[in-house]
Amino acid sequence: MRIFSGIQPTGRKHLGNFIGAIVQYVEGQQRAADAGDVAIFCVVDLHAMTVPWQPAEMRERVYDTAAILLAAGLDPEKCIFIRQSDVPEHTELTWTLGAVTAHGDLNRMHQFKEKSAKQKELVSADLFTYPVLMAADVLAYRANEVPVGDDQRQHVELMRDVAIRFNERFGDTLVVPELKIPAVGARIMDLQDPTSKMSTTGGSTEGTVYVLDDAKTVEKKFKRAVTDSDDPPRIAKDQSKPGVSNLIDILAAARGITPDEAIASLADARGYGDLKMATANAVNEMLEPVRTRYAEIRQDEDALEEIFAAGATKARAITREVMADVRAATGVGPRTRVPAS
Ligand code: AQP
Repeated sequence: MRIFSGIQPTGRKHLGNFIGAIVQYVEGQQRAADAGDVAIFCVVDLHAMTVPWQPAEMRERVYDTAAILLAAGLDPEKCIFIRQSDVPEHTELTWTLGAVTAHGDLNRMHQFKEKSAKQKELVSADLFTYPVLMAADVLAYRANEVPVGDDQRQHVELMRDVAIRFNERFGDTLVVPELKIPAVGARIMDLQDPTSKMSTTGGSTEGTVYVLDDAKTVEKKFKRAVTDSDDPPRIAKDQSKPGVSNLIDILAAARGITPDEAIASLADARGYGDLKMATANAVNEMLEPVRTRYAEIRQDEDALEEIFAAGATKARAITREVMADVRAATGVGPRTRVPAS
């Protein structure tokens, strides 16, 4: 059971990233180790180059994101923790996989459509081929499982198609990975617009809870969360109640219980105010230790670089072998099978 997932170093990480992805990472590193395998987690700086970025800030954001992941519980002794650009096989495999990726399939990607519409100056070729790099990230490790939020479903389906097409064309070389989305919290919604997902680039600051927001700010954002005008208020999950349903999911995910249990815990609530406070408290309890550890870890950039260097060495022990198999299968490179140096 090998696990791979990546996270972008763009902006500040929010509650959707935390519940949809980071909580799954921490659980996954243990599960992979228990199964005698390994989980690989990657800060995907190359993916961050698909939309405009500030070179002077890129490295800072990578350190920020790395520190959040380590503070949340990723342990570089237990998993392989890397920065994407440190492992060149990701980009080499991207080129090879591009040969078995249909242009038409890339054209259908929701994320490309949404993000390209927002670009004012240049829609880069990298934004278009983003899903191929994401496929290479995972396939370079022969990972079995990809823990992500629901918004990444289409990209994981594409990477499965790409792996299948590669194997059909060149022989059984790559592993076809499975999507893993959390049972609760696969799509955390914006608190001010609960019909849109909480996001780094889309939503409002008011409706987005950041992992590093202080406890008071978190409380304020939940207190102002949009609910509905049902009279009497009804704490229930229902398509017609996106705001309340979102709060129930967040409460459940933060406490590690089911939505039904979260609803039952509020049987005596007097209204949505109690739901909002219970959710804010649960989120603060979940994030408080992360914020404290973050402050310590983020200070030591040399230590973060050492962690990345050690991770890259472990990662390349896997990816060089996979890439050597890919080169041999596709007839590229020297006659004798040699792992890349
Ligand atoms: N709202 C969400 N609910 C659950 N999971 C989510 N993820 C993102 N938003 C939600 C999951 O977080 C992981 C990392 O996502 P990313 O690397 O794309 O990071 P990001 O760009 O900061 O996240 P956003 O908010 O998704 O960015 P934009 O604004 O670009 O759309 C992924 O596993 C993702 O599924």
